[in-house]
Amino acid sequence: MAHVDEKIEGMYQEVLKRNPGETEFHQAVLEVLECLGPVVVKHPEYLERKIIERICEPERQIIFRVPWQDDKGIVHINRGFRVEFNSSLGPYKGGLRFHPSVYLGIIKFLGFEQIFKNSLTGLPIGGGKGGSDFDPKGKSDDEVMRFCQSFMTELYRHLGEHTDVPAGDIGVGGREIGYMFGQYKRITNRYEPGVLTGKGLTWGGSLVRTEATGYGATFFVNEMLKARKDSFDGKICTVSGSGNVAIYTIEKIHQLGGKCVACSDSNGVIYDEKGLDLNLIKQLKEVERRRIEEYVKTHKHAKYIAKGNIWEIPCQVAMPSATQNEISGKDAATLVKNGCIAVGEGANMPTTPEGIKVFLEAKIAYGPGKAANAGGVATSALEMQQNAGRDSWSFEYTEKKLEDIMINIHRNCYETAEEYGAPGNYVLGANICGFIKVANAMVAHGLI
Ligand code: NDP
Ligand code: 2IT
Repeated sequence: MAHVDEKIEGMYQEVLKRNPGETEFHQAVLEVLECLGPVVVKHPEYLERKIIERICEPERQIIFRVPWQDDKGIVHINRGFRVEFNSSLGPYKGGLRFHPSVYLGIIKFLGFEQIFKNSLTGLPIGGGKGGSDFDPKGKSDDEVMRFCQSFMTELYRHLGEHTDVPAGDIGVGGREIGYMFGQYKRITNRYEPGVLTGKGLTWGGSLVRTEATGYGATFFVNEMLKARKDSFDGKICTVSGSGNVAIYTIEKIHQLGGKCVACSDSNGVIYDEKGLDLNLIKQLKEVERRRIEEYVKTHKHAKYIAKGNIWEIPCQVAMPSATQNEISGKDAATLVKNGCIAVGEGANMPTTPEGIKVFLEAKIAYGPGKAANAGGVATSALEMQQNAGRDSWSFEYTEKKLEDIMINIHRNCYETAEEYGAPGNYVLGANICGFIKVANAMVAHGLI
């Protein structure tokens, strides 16, 4: 993936021109387009039908005002987004992110990646993403509820189990999905569980959805290790973040015999040489909604490194699970130098282009987000299946399905990379494999 093929270069320039200032979107598009040179040679119909130009242009983009009142009665205005990117494989599907850094460029990069990720799952879901620049940090439950109700009061008209089905992402978990589901039900007078995923277990949610992204990413790394005749057994691991994805990544790493020694949040890093105490992390983050810094209050042997860089801690397996561009070229070089042999991305686009280059050149096992973290949305699609059949499956059955899906994604990426002459390059494998399925469906549907 050195450069964009000359047949495609003009399309990338057009994306830059039509979407000024949206740097994360440009980055996500470039990574995919760099892989497509050999694909359009095999499939000239994609050029004729302008599939790449069409795939880079969202089908629909919705931007709306979200007014709400805090506990003191003060009025606040946030901006809401939903980018319905591509519906060739199914209804738009993808999470909602509530974070102050959210703007159109972030939602478009996430929506674009989601198209290919969802295609890789093998399940019938199109790609979309949404969110708001609302910051849930430090807000009361009531404030979060009022915000979610206002957000859904506009968004509901665009949703539906056959149209667009949001879920969680950064800043959106079970609590927020609950408030949004309640408001959707109230406005529409329909108990329509299939309209959101990540729901509570007593009102239409699926077992394993909470765990799915972290478990899935760890299954994916396990497959990459197996392909190299290796395993998690005894491996020292680090996982950035301490949210939903990080927590269940750590859990599965421990179940598979690895030892996770560090996690983080946007303020600092926890290093626990003995292996992280996950029960404490769950209590702090899921129950009490506190900062990870408090880990060392009860675990005096562990270290809290304020403003620390988790990638400087030596590990054999690194699983970035916080946010985009959290691994720079320098961080990647440090990881490789310290003996890291595998990287599995729980987060979306956590590695910068310079970092990806370092991992690929070092030929370590590098699983890009759109493949490695697809277990979350795949289990969302399993939740939709259960909702459609008014059914609910056991934990064991659902987890087995998730594991099989991740094994399949790994195999497809691995084989596609070999087919296109780049064995071991999961970036190329994921981008090409994810793209071809969407492209073929778009050709079949005609010019729409
Ligand atoms: P959470 O909100 O549960 O946790 C996010 C974690 O990442 C927190 O520890 C947070 O720290 C940290 N973080 C977020 N933004 C930043 C930032 N700008 N700088 C430093 N740290 C940051 O979110 P999730 O665990 O759900 O999501 C984590 C990643 O996984 C995201 O990239 C998301 O897109 C991706 N993902 C999530 C899926 C899901 O099912 N939830 C599915 C697939 C991918 P702090 O509290 O200090 O902000
Ligand atoms: O990035 C992602 O895949 C998600 N945030 C999950 C999307 C979903 O619909 O479950």
